[in-house]
Amino acid sequence: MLRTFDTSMLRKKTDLCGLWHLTAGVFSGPAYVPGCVECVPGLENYRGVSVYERKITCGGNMLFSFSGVSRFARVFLDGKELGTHEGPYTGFSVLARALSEGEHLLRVEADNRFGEESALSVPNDYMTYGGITRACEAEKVGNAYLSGLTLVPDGTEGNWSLRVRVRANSVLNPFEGTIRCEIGGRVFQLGGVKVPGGAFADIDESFIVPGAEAWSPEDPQMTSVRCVLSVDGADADDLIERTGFRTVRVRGREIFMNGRPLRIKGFNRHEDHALYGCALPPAAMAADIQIIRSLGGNAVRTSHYPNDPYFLDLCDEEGILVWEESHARGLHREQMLRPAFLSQSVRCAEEMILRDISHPSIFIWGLLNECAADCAECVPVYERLVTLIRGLDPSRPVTSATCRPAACVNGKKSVPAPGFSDGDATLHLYDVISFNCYPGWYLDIPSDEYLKNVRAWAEKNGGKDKPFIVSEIGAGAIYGYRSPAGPKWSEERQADILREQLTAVRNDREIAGVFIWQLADCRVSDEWFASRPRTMNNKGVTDEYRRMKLSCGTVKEIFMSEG
Ligand code: ADA
Repeated sequence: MLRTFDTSMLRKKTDLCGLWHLTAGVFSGPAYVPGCVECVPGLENYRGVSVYERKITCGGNMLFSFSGVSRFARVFLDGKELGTHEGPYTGFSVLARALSEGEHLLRVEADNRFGEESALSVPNDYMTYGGITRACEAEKVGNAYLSGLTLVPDGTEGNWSLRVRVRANSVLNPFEGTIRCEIGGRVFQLGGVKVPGGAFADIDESFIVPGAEAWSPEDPQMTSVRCVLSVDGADADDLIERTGFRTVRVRGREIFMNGRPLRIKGFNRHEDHALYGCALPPAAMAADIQIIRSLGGNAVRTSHYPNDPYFLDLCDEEGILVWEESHARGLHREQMLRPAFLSQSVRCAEEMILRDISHPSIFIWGLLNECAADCAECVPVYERLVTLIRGLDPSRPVTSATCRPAACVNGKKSVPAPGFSDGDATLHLYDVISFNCYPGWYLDIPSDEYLKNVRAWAEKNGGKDKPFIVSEIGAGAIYGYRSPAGPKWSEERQADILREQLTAVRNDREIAGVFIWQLADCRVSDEWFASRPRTMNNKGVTDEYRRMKLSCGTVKEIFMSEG
């Protein structure tokens, strides 16, 4: 199932999760979907095309939806290509029209190779896995069907309104219909649509929802909204989406949810697990949220890409605040100026927001983590993406995690290379300033001094009077390596550094929050330039099996002691 709830009462659905036939390299045999090809014995380091096939009995118009195929997907039915999709972290649907009733062969090719055409997926400090890595399903639709239902709440306690957008599509024949919304027993008429054959019409309506219950991290009340398309007096199709009534506003140095300031105690999290790669099953996703809660955390950052919608649903239900991030990590000037970079970044941000805008847990959008914000030619790319995100969703703040001013902060003024400013030239674009830093790990400098310097730098460089989040802080440790002397990579050293870093963050009441790097150790792509012990990023407070390191006790003590 793609989501934690039913997304339609009318559609006949076929869950496509289960055993498919996989052909990849030397392997040919059954493999579970969703899954990573690297989890199949013998394919641990596979880079190439993975071919998945399975039969499906169906007929009529079939919509095949994939939450994630990594990283480039081609979908075929009975040998005919239905569509392609670039990017592992956003979903897509393809439509097969007027199929004869009976058995059909569905084939998905998933290509996880890096190349010119993969501008966002490059060798990096995380692993780009391959395969059908998230859930998928098939749905039967008629000539008239709905897509893209999104919900954006606004207002205040007792006076909530909802903006509903939805698309009415025609497979072949033109039609006229009406759309209504059902919310907790109330019906709201959205109006009529006239859809030409093979085309679509969009509805965008806002209305007051009397008696709506507010969503908050402490009391995450979800509201379910069913949109129904009627043609010729009969219900032709429906879609269900959920949201929570809350607002996010930035005022001065604080971020407010429903008028209350947020104090973020979060973790960065990669979708990665020793047993499942990036294809975490629902129970493992839920377990990650339990770990965050048990350590006193209230937030997660989806570093560095849009997450599985199932995980976001769990965060909504559990009241975990989410920083969701468009895909990109540490791309340098040449990578950002590659021809495919801008179009793929735009596409990824659009797909992320259109898919996830309804989630109340998402309180901020992030983009371009540690990319070339100090490069004159790259600044327009930042401007373009920030404008795009704001245009698609003015209801949330926008930020980007930077690490640029290291030279200025250390007092070692560097001579900027031609075309480079000395620092980050994009801070003026954001509602919230976010900074990644590792004092005590990469830098031999006390955390309080470092943070004071970074904050002063941000104030002078476009971040004046804005909220400030420490978007990454942490240190490495190899699980099980204990030594009272506390050498580098020992659990003791990591715990000590985190204590010093988190204490400095806690003592500065003007910092809106922190995301520890990171929840769990993750695999690093072997092709990435930097060497890391075990080819893993070992800064997790748990290892890749979620076994807790000593630092968990430290984090828990500090997070739990805060109001
Ligand atoms: C950066 C980056 C992370 C990770 C981290 C580290 O801040 O954003 O993805 O690579 O450094 O472990 O050094």
